[in-house]
Amino acid sequence: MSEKYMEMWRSLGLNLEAHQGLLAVLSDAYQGIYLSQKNRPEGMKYFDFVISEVHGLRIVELVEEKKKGKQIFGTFCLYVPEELILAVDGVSIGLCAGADVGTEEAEKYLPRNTCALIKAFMGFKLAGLCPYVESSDLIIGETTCDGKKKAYEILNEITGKVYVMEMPHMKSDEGKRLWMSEVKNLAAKLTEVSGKEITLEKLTEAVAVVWEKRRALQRLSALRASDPAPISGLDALLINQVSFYDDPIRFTRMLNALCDELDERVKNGVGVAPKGTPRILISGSPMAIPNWKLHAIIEGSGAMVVGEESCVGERNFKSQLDPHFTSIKQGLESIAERYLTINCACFTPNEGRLDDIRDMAARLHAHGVIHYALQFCTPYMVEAYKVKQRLEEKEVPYLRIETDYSMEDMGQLKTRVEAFIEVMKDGMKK
Ligand code: BJ8
Repeated sequence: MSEKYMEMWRSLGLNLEAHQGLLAVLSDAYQGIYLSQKNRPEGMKYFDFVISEVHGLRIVELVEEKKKGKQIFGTFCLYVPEELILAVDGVSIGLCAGADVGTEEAEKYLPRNTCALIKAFMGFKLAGLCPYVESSDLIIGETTCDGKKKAYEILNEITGKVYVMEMPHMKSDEGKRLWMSEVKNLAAKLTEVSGKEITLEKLTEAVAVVWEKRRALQRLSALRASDPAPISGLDALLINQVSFYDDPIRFTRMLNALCDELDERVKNGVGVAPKGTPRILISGSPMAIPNWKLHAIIEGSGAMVVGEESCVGERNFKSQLDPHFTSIKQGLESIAERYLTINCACFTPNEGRLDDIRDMAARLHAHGVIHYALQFCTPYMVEAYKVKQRLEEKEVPYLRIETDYSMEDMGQLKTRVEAFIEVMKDGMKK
């Protein structure tokens, strides 16, 4: 990926020199972390290809879609219903970023003690490094955490194309009413920007596409319950990250093909690590691409990540919406209802998330849970206390980690993770 896309990147207004530097760093990191893994499923070749072309061929596709009159909608949160975007023939792209890039530029606008995810999406934009932001016709934000909410004001000042959904913070009747009206408002905004009405036929079609995508992701998650694990946590994380960028129909087809291969592995007892390898569930703040730090540390220390209670993970696909609606009104209600089942720490109370973590740990036969919060991510950092309490009831070993996107604490994290794996091993002997 380079010369042949240069003109496209230039026309998108990217900073070509800095962008080349970023691609080189990413390619090295990918080689070192991903391509060095042993016994990967054949089906991962597709996802390797997607990553190798994430700023290349995928952007060419978006340019082509735009020529056909389609719009690109950038999002930052699971609460933005993908079905509505597809129902206006739009393309939905996740814009969260997981690399320590453009920090200096971001800190001209944001306080230093802002979470790395927010700094990264601002940094990518400000440093001219994100072809997805530049391709977006509308950027859809949401009032989840305070950091994002306020950063969107600045992002709108810079780009002039940010629309914000107002999120309830409680799942009360009032909260549900507010959310329903916000789903309707978004539908109207998407119609305005795209010039396309949402029809029952279009909505039904869009719901089916996202339903199938979620079902494929559920399939992958269920396969990870096997021991030996048929796929590494790193690869599963990558697939979840790619789900926010790729064409949803192609993604579903390729993921189902991979799951067929994993089915065979499970039948034949083939895994990426020996049976009996310590198994870890991760829970907490989302890990946007290319944030592979914690998974790489864990799997490089002799344990296996078997699940992510995260928005880049289980929260994205755990619940399905009822696709049997017979009017647009009912369809929008189904969408609103389904999305409010997502258990984000921005809600209070958030008991559902605690149950989800406990249940996932049991279902995936995890020997321990690592709670992962980005530094300055107050909702997840504070909720970690309740997660610990819930896991203690079941005597599940628990480790709490707060980190950012830098590599400075790698050594310290590795030491803590290794010590935690020893604790888990002691528990496994009992
Ligand atoms: S539904 S988790 S995607 S809001 S890490 S920016 S919370 S300070 S991303 Fe999220 Fe939607 Fe919730 Fe999911 Fe703020 Fe925390 Fe930063 Fe975060």
